[in-house]
Amino acid sequence: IDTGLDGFRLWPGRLGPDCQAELVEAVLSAIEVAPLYAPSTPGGRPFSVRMTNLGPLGWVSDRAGYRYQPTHPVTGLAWPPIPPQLLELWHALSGWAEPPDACLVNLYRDGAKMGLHQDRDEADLKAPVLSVSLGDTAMFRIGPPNGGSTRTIRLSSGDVCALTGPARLARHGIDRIIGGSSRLVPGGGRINLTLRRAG
Ligand code: MD3
Ligand code: FE
Repeated sequence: IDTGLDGFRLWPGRLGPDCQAELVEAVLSAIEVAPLYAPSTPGGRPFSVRMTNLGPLGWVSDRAGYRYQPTHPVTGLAWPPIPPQLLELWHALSGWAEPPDACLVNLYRDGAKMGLHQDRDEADLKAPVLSVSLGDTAMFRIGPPNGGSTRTIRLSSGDVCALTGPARLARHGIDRIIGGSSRLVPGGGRINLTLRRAG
């Protein structure tokens, strides 16, 4: 659907129930190797979102700043691979020939949110970002890069969105999660998977 924001495309319900369940299974098994952890901002404030990554590079944040690195900050091990379904989804929807080299996994349990920010830690800011929502519905906010009015869009389980062109540097965040709106994620909450070209 056309969201009214140039370069922001949303495919509501792009993933069916079986595909969603398969992806949650894949994430849960990856988490056994690369556990979810609580990152903190460079200023030392903890994120309410729990994170891990899949793929050659993973996004991390700590006292030293924001960056992509090949290993888990707690275990020191390489991140697990990006599941093939996600690579196929990228090739079907992103319009970008090179595969993603990073998949950030965000887990929102009750009360977790993410403040308005821009994604600009990637080497090539022209490469798109593809985001997959699983589990509870999120109230997602997005607006232009340099301030101005934002709009709120609900992201439900199975929705996929692509951020390309002018939307790539949009300011965006998650205001809140509607707890109990899905039963997909064991223990409740929302998982967001974000595919990127980081390196
Ligand atoms: C708009 N994640 O990981 S996904 C992030 O739901 C992030 O966990 C949110 O923002 C989440 O950085 C939002 C939708 C999304 C992802 C990347 C974007 C929107 C974006 C990059 C540029 C503009
Ligand atoms: Fe972001």
